[in-house]
Amino acid sequence: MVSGHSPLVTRHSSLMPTRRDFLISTGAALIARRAAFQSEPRPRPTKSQLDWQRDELAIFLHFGVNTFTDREWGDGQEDPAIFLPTDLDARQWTRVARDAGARVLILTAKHHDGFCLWPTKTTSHSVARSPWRGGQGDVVRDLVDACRAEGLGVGLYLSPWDRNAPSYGDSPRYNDLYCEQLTELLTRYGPLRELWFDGANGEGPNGRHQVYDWPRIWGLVRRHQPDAVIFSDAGPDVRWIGNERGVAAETNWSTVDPAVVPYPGASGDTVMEMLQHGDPHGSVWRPGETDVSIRPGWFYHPAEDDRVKSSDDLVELYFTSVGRNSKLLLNVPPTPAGRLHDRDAANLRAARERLTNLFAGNLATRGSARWRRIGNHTETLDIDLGGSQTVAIADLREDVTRGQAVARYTLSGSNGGAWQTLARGTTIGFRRLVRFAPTPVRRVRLSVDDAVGPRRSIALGLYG
Ligand code: FUL
Repeated sequence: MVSGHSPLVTRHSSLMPTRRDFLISTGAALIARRAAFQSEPRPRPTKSQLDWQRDELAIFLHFGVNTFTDREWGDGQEDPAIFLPTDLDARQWTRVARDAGARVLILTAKHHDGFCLWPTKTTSHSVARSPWRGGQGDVVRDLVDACRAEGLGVGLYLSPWDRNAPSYGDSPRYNDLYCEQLTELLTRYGPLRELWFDGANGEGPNGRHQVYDWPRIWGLVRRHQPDAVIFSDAGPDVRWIGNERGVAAETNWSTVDPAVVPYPGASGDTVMEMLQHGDPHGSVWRPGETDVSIRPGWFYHPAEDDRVKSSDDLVELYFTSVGRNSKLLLNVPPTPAGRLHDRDAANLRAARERLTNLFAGNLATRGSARWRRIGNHTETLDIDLGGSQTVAIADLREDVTRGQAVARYTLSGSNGGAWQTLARGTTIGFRRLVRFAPTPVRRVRLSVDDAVGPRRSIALGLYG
């Protein structure tokens, strides 16, 4: 929802040599510094994971037979004939998304009811059996075409749980079917940005739980869409943030211990801890994605037209997700007409405007900045704003291309007299937005009080 942030104050940490430092070092010093670096290898993001996080906001589209039955979970017995959008317009979806500042749209190609929004060869429970466009329609195609036209990315949700497939619960047979459906999606529609694997897993008609073949499923994505990120509780690229309220934890590491969440849908307190907080010493990079709906439900229900989150709520969600080292996946469900509701669109636009205004004038660009190293994992950044300014928001960004490091920080300000604490926090990560009481200050100090491993650089923006 916000664009155009230019990091004002960046610097390479004295704790971590820059490439240039390496080049100008003498041979002996070079070897010593390299050894120090190698003794502390930190997981770091791939290009796809970095791009995913830079996007900040994606729009989730829950659409399917539930849109027409007014339910949240279909039972798989729905007649495909009920799927009949009267005015489906994927360009309207993408325009709303673009105006909201989103860069990707993710569609439920199949939800738990098993109804496929594309004409799959694997089942007759699909749009091909609906009267919509005489059985010739393909919602996935419409979305892909609209996204390409609008310069946006596409992601797809393919529910593993399928309440229609007779083979569900007969694990090897259903895994074959699921992989065939996934392969159709991975090979028919060009580049995809994200594949979304839900953790819900019910019983099949035989009363048995389905055991998914995740290595095979994820392997298909890697083979056909090597640049896409794979989302699930267990990643492998991006993880669920552990709740559907839109609130990432204050302490949020992008690294995890993968053994704690071995497969999507794993439950328990330690699993939830890992999803919400990550692990500073985790061995893999798996940042958290925060999914939440603009309405109480994931699918459209007319009775919820008065319960659409306001622009204030949406701005708040931005702060508690993007502003806490996460990415926001905001669900905006199409109506039975096949369009996003005007109220949802208006609130999104208003939120976007508020965010653009909030981050319009970076006060930290006007002064000078100086870093001082205090100890092994502690240092301070002092910024002189050149005159008294009222600040209320700090925008902190670690350069995470080589890993996330800051574990504790303090932000203080002085208006000529004593230093006063504005805020304290733990992790920073890709982006950390800190709000505090509006305070007139001339100087601002960011202290890194603790860090795990070497830090690269931190950008600090200040807003009124
Ligand atoms: C959940 C599903 O059961 C909901 O219907 C929704 O799709 C949400 C995003 O994930 O697990």
